[in-house]
Formats: sequence, C-alpha cells, structure tokens
Amino acid sequence: MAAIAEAAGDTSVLARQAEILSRPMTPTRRMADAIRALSIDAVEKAKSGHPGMPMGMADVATVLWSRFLKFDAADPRWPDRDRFVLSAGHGSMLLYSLIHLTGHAGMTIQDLQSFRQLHSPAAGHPEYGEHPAIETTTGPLGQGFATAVGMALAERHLAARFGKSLVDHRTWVIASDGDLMEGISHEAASMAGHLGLSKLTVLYDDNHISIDGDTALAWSDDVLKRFAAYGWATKRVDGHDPEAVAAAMSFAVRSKKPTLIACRTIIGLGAPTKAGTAGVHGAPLGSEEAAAAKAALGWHEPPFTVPQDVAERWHAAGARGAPARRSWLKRLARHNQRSEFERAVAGKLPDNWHEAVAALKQEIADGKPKLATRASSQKVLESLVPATPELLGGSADLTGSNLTLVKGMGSIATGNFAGRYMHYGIREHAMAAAANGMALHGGVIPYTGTFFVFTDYMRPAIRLGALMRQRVIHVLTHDSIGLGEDGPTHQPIEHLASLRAMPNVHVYRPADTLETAECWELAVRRTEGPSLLVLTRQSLPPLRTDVAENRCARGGYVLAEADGPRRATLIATGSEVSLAMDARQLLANDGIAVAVVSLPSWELFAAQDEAYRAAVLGGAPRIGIEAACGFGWERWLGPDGVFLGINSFGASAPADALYRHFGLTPDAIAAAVKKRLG
Ligand SMILES: Cc1ncc(C[n+]2csc(CCOP(=O)(O)OP(=O)(O)O)c2C)c(N)n1
Ligand SMILES: [Mg+2]
Repeated sequence: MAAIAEAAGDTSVLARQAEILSRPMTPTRRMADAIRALSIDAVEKAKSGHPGMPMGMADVATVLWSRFLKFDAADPRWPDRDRFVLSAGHGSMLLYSLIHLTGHAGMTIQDLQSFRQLHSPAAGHPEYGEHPAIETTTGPLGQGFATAVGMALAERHLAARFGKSLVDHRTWVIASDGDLMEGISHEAASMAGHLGLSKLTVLYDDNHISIDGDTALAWSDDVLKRFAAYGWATKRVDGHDPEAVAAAMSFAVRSKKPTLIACRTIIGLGAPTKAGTAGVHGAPLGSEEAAAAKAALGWHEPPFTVPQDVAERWHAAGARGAPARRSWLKRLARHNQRSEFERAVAGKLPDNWHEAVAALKQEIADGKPKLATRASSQKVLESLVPATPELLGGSADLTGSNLTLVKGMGSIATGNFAGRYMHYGIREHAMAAAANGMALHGGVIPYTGTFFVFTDYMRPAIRLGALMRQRVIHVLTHDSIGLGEDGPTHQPIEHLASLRAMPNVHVYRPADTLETAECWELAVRRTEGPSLLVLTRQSLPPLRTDVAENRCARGGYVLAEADGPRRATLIATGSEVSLAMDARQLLANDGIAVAVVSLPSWELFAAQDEAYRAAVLGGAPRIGIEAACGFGWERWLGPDGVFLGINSFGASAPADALYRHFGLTPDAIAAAVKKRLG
C-alpha cells in the first residue's frame, strides 16, 4: 500500500495528465471519452470491475477500431476479419464499450448496465461465446497474447492453403504489464519473432502500474529491447496522441516482423486524484471521483448516455469494413476452393474421412500390431493426416518421442506456412495457448505433443481451451512409470486424476492400437472441448479385433466377460488393461472367473445411462488398476473396491522393474483379487 500512496502523489503523472487533457478537443477524443464514460459508469453500477485500463487505453483502442481494425459489426464472424484480442482481460469494459459503440447486435446499453451480473454478455472478464465479437476468453494474464500468436499462425497457414484473396487479415492484441511479465508471453513472443508473424501487432499498455503499485517494484525489463531481441519491430509512442498511435500502427502494417508498440499511457486517465495509481486498476472510482473525472474530460452526459454525434461516428466505424466484406464475399463466391474453404471454416470433417478411419481399423484388426500406443497414434495419424487437411500438428521438441509427425506434413517455417507441422520448441504453455488460438481462429484442427507429465506446463491453457470448449487435441506420451529410466520427474502420477477433474475435457487412455484409433476418431470428431490422448512409451499387446463398433465411444466396456458367474471385475485403463487380461487368465487357471473392463474415457463412461454402467461394472467386487494415483477411482470401485496403483512419485529403473516394484503385475493383481475374495 505504501507504493500506492506514494504514486497517488506523483506530481509528474498529474502534470502529464493536465497537459493531455488540455490538448484541443477532437472528435477522436470524444469517441475515446465515450469508452471512458461507459467504463466508469458500468464499473460504478456493478460496484466492481477495472476502470483504469479502459480509461488509459481508450485513445489507442479508438484509433485501432476506427481506422485500422478490419471488421464489420453487421457480421462479427466474417472469416477474413482482423482478430482483436484483449489480452489484459481485466479491462473488459474496454472491449464491451467498443462492441456496443460500433453497433454490434447483442451488446446493448442494458447489457453494459448489467456488467458483471449473471447472464450478461458483459461478464467480469471477456468470455468467448458470450458475444460473437469476443474472439477469446482472457483474464489469466499472458494467455491472450499466446492465443493471438496461434490465431496469427492459423491465418498464415490458411493464406498459404487458400490464397490471399480469401485469407488476408491481421491480429491485434492489447497487452498490459502483467501480460508481458508472465512467462508465457516470453515463450509466445519468441515463437512469433522466430516465425516472423508480421501481421501480428501488440499494443502494449505501458502504464507503469500493476496491482501492487509502480511496476518498478518488481520489473526493470527493457521491454523494447527484449522484443527486438526476439526479432520483433518495436515503437514507443505517447498512447494519448492519436496521430502518433496511428503512425505507429501504419508502421506495424508495413513491417516485415511482428510489431510491439509500447503505448505510454496513464492508467485511469481523467480521474483527478486516482489517475496514474494502482487505486484505479480494479475498483470503482467512487461517485465523487467519477463525477470529477467526467468533468475533467469535458463529458457532461448522464450515465450510460452517448451523445448523437459521437454515437454516429462510432457506428460509422462499425460499418467501415462492410465494403471489404462484400468484395470478399464476391471473391469467395467465384473461388475454386470455395466449398473446401467453407467446410474447413465450419469445422466439418471431409466426406471421405470416415472411409480412412474404417480402413485403418480393419488394417489394425488384421495386422494385430504390438505397439506402444504412441506408435499406434502415429499409425493413426498416417491415415488421418492425408484424409483431414485441416489437421495441424506439432510438438514441444519431442517429435521423435511423441511420434506426432508423419510423412508429407511439411514443417512450418519462417516464410513458409504451407507446412502442417509446427516445431513449437520447448514452450509447452505457449504451445497449448497457441493451439487454442488456432482452434478459435477456425479452419484448422490443431494437435500438440509433449510428455504427459508436462501437462503441468500446459494446464492453464488446457483449462481455457476447456472453458471455451475448443476442439484441440493434445498427444501426451510417456504416460506412466512405464517410461522407465527417466524417473520420477518424468513419471506422471496425479495427472490423470487432475485432468479428469477438469470440466469439458475428455481424457482418453487407450489400451492397444485399435483403442488408440477409436480414441483418435472420437477426439477428431469432438467439437465441444479439448481431447487428451494419454499414450504409452512401452509396447502393448493387441487386445481386440472387433471393428464394427467404436467401443471406446461408451467410455468403458467389458473387454472380456468372465467364464461363468463373475467373481470379480478388473477395471483398468491403457497399459494396465493387458495386465488385467493376464491376471484374468491366471485366476481362471485357479478356477476364479473374473471379467475385465477397459475404461479409456471416464467422461464418456459417466455419460452413459445407469443401467449400462451397472452392467459393465457388475455386482462382484471391483479391482481398479492404473499406474497412477487412486484419487477418483472410488467413483467406479465403490466403498468395497480395491485399487492397485501408485501413491508416490515413481522411481528411476527399467519399466519392467518398476511395474514389479509397484506391485503392478498379473501375479500381484491375481493375488489382490484372491485376498479380496478371502
Ligand atoms: C496469471 C494471472 N495472475 C494474476 C492475475 C491477477 N491480476 C489481474 S490484473 C493484474 C496485474 C495488473 O497490472 P497490469 O497487467 O499492468 O494491468 P493494469 O493495472 O495496468 O491495467 C493481476 C496481478 C491474473 N489476472 N492473471
Ligand atoms: Mg499496467
């Protein structure tokens, strides 16, 4: 708080504010003041929210939305629109004001009046799906930036595929100090600089303030030098001088590199005592300061009122892109790839897609391959990739381990975006966020790759992908102690449980090549959220040859019924299913009839009707087997079940030795069943 108090008395900021406010009034200033006034009013009415950032960045946003951003308020989903990402999602009233003022349907003044209330499209932070002009959910700082990098990459890829006449748009980001402090922004900026994503522009709200006070408390980066070192073009401007801002944006449009424009602003510009302080970051101004701010700005309207002339200017800005959209529609109408473009953008799979999947499954049934499921996954990709041109893969420097690359994909590289494979480098967090951005952009179905244990580094982006229900597939190999010698740092234990706990995520842990094909099929079809394919390093025997039905689609099923009345049910996933099958044989030798249930997807199984689940799980004692922690298994095992797994951190040794060490062998399973049965 000391820092806040000191900043409040910062005479240099107040002097600068006085100078800015004394500049001749212009129509552009009035447009920006409309954003400020609406933001003040909405936060005041909600008694919560963040007025400082919208007030500080109103001038920059006005220049962007009225002169540069290519959009048409009449059709906010027009595929060739520019993308705008408010990475600093706490400044949500900036975005809602812009959407409202530019005349979009679905963001009325009543919606702004219900800012932060239940069912308002003007939620606390921008939420994808609440309004078509909200391109992505933001709030976790830094992620919007990396998501935008994915959008910019998708644009380049689709431009290479369909040509400039259909795909030629830019990605604009507003990012705050917090965005640029976050680690993910370093990963994403480095990636964008390396690739030379020249149509990406970041407008950095360089206000020197974060929640604790002056950013100097925690930060002394030279941001421009940092971005220059990543290969970006950089500019520094007075963020309250529209002509300087416009000149910098023109520079960005011409630049052959991604561009960072550091816009020196005053947070809460207009607020007589709180401007330039952390006090204006995340709390209502209070009625006195709010009134004084409006007076200082020369804004004399009642709350939530925009004068006619200002409203008209904003509406004109909202319609500015209409001619561009109309001529784009004409180009689309006569384009020879029109139907393919429309199909990809709509997220519909190709007609012949299912034939490729069916042929593959038959081939697997005939060949009965003994493969690690990561290798099975590669085999599946060999079929899926040619049949599904919108699949865009990649890995965080583990291509040869994740087996995510197949012939003919071609690498994405600087200046060559036609490839379908992205070498993300060792940047898991940005990889997952960029994949969200690609999915949000549309026209591609992204998949990523890394070791399962490193979902810890991707988790915030998996979570946002889940919240936004994006179709993103993560290929996560080396899924247990079965990876062996690399040891406990690399052996996932709690990851299955923690990711199964995440809403909208489907976690798949297939047991053999056929199940891997079935799970991939489900993942590619799924449009309601991220799919995680959790795959082994070690080889697994084939368990099934029946291909008539995708049995993984029910999440769990009886792989082998007991010979005779069930004495017990062994329930396992992935690599432990074959152990359960072997244990079943050992028990049969001793006259104990048990069934084996494969449970590759808990989410899908939970969605089945009660009768089906009861029939699969059976009334006999249940034994759960998974080379991971047991958290959550009680759901399937009931109070009388037994769980065989690992509740420590694994160890370094060959995989077979580890399975023996942790008691995950057919003998140990059989012994546990006998003990349970008494
Ligand atoms: C990952 C993450 N950590 C913490 C927060 C909480 N938070 C919201 S805004 C903010 C920092 C505010 O500083 P800045 O980004 O410069 O925004 P400004 O105050 O200038 O608007 C923090 C820590 C968050 N939203 N996301
Ligand atoms: Mg700041």
